[in-house]
Amino acid sequence: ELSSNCFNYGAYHTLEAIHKEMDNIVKYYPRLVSTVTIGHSFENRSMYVLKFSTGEGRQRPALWLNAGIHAREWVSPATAIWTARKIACDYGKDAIITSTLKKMDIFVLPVANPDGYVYTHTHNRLWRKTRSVNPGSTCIGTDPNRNWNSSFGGVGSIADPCSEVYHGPYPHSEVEVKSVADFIKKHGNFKCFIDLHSFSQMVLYPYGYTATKAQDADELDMVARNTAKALAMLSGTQYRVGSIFSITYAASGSTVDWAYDNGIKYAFSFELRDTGDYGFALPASQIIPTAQETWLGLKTIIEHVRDN
Ligand code: ING
Ligand code: ZN
Repeated sequence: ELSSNCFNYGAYHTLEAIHKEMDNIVKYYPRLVSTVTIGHSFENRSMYVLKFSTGEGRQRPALWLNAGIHAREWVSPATAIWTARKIACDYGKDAIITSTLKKMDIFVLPVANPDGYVYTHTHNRLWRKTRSVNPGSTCIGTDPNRNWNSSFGGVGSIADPCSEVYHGPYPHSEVEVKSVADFIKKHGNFKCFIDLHSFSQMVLYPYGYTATKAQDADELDMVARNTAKALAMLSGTQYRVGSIFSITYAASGSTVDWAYDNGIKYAFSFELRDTGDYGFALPASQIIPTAQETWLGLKTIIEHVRDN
């Protein structure tokens, strides 16, 4: 394989190593993949995205794969970078991926919270939030999955900067969130947004801010069920399926609720392995098994989006 190199997909990596591997993927698949810097973090690190596209010019319908928005959920970036290489390798070989990329672009952001991710390597393995300074408080950071402009500040988010689910001072106050939101709004043709978290083994869809069913809940539920079924095919890993509010807890200002309320119907959030035995400290030996089974789930969503 042309793409063979030193990067070990079965290990956890620093931000720098992940960004280098993104460059490496581009180097081996330059006709399919390019990088886009959509902005910079609070501490000035790149918001570094891989773009998969076989077309020129106009804004094709597109799919966004988001990972690492919560710093400590290490299997999420690891799965995203594995998935990026898988897409590159499978183009021209796998029928679903090839036909999808004939009409759609795919964007992958492996580390959506780069400052937090670095902090989990250098200071505190269990850090969740961004690393922005809160004026008037000694506590650092905002929960980037409560900072979006969708029922901002509502149930399941907290106004205290010291809380792990602090929503921040105003919607999109976190430059990491604003970078993604602005890019997606400006692009204007995203059909699907998938946000990877860990842990709990769930496929979730909107809403998190209300018990009221989303208008497309029946369709999203069917797609999510098929996704969980496909994922389980590889080695029997069981995922639960439902709306965020109904199977986890109330959460306002979340990424996928914002995506859904901004016209991106296919908005899903995964909670990857495991169900709590290791939790955030999932052993590296489970990265590739997690990524491989997740890929079967992702392909189910991608195929549905392609055809709808
Ligand atoms: N869980 C998510 C959290 O932000 C979630 C659950 C997912 C809420 C999608 C809203 C939307 O609390 C983890 N593990 O972060
Ligand atoms: Zn999370």
